[in-house]
Amino acid sequence: MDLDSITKHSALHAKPSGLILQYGTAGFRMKAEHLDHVMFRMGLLAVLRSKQTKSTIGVMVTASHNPEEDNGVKLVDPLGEMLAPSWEEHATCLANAEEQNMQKVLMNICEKAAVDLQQAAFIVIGRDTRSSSEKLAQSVIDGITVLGGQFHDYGLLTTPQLHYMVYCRNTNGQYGKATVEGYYQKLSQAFVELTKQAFCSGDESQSLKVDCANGIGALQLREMRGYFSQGLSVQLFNVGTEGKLNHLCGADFVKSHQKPPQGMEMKSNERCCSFDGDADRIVYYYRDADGHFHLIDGDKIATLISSFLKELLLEIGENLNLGVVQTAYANGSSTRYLEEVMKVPVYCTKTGVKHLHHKAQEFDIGVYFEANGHGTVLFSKAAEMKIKQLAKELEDKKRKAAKMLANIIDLFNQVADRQVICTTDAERQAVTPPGLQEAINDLVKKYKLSRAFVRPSGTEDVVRVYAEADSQESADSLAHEVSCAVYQLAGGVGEKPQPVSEDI
Ligand code: 16G
Ligand code: MG
Repeated sequence: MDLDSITKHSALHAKPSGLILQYGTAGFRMKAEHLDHVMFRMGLLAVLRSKQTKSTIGVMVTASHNPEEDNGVKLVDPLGEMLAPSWEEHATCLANAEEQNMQKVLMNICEKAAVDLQQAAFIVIGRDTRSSSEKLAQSVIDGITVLGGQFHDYGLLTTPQLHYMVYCRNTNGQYGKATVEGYYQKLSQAFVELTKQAFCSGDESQSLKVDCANGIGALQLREMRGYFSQGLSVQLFNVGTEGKLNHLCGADFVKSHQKPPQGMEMKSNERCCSFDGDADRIVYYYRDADGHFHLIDGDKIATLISSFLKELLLEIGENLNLGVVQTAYANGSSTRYLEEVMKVPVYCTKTGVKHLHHKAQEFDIGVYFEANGHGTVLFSKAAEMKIKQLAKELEDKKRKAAKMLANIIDLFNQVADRQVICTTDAERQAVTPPGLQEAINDLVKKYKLSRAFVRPSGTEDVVRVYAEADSQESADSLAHEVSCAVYQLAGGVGEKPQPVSEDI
């Protein structure tokens, strides 16, 4: 490690003094103008992680659903999963080191993590469409090259695509080809096969309107739709030529305002969906014949997928265990429906894909979704092998079900794994400040079918307040009262309160 060269280059990406950041739920995120030093340093860190794991590591430059002015960065571990927690700590230390301590902090990480500096390093980089992203990605590259790492810059990518590239490269292409074409081919082939198997004759030609949040999803989907042209006709909206990224559109807007995005005209019974800024979230929606808006958020997606999978499992007669993982944000009636009607075990984890993902790996088939639309289905290696075997062996109807499951496995872009308010019980209970949880409990008792909780955001400097109750009015009023309690006892911002939906 050429320490002098690191010091020299680091000075070109100097840290604003006094700025303290934390590697949060999904990496570092803040106003783009403050992130140059973080990018350079994450380039350095990615090289160390690559040397230590002897694998390709990914770096994604995006601030997802945040406003255009923000940006962020996260590292992707060898099997396409989120960075290991011990390395999140190294990332935080390195991002906050003062210039004069850079050498010491880097040496410290190498020692603690037993990094073999002789080992080669390879990094892949992707970025979203924010105007700041290109330059910030260049700072990541500066960090990589000063430590002698090799890299491939994919340029514009969605977050799921970058995860896919990392996984492909570390499994010698067995999962798929590490190119955007490889990604489109793998997913579209599974999709086209699955729709052929699932549709009855007469409804083969489906159409979908997609709100791309004025982000990267527009560019990639425009290319991808050519690959599944027979099965689906896709119309793109909010493609970034006029509107601002994530502004009045995108999955987060639709979910939190429970209304269609701007710039998309919806007729009755048309299928519509929205991505977020880096296209790793999706929510669906439609208007019924009376013009009422219906949202199919992550909770409902999880329920629909689970029932579909359960049917197929019954069909093939295999006793593979299926579990669903949610967060505290899951609407109470979706949890009840899954547990009581579908008899599927449901688990609750902290907010953030990494927590859900980890829990979902405990099942043969783990379905996980956040209400906001992040999620996927994970199949254990054993389950995947069993299903692919059955797809060859079984007869007729059973075989068809096994083949459908096999296509579902390929369709889900799955990857392997591994403050003032403090919370416990998957963030459903506040431990500090004293008295807050008691106050929330008392408020919740006043409303029917109600729940409420508060948690510190992992992506912004705010406290989030969640409330649900039997009607919108009650949910609004409960949210207001809980917010007042938070202001009195801790000092927050809220999200739109959710009525308990009856039609799940
Ligand atoms: C990040 C997380 C998302 C979570 C959100 C919560 C990933 C890829 N993204 O966007 O899962 O729902 O943070 O944000 O894990 P908050 O902590 O600000 O409420
Ligand atoms: Mg996102």
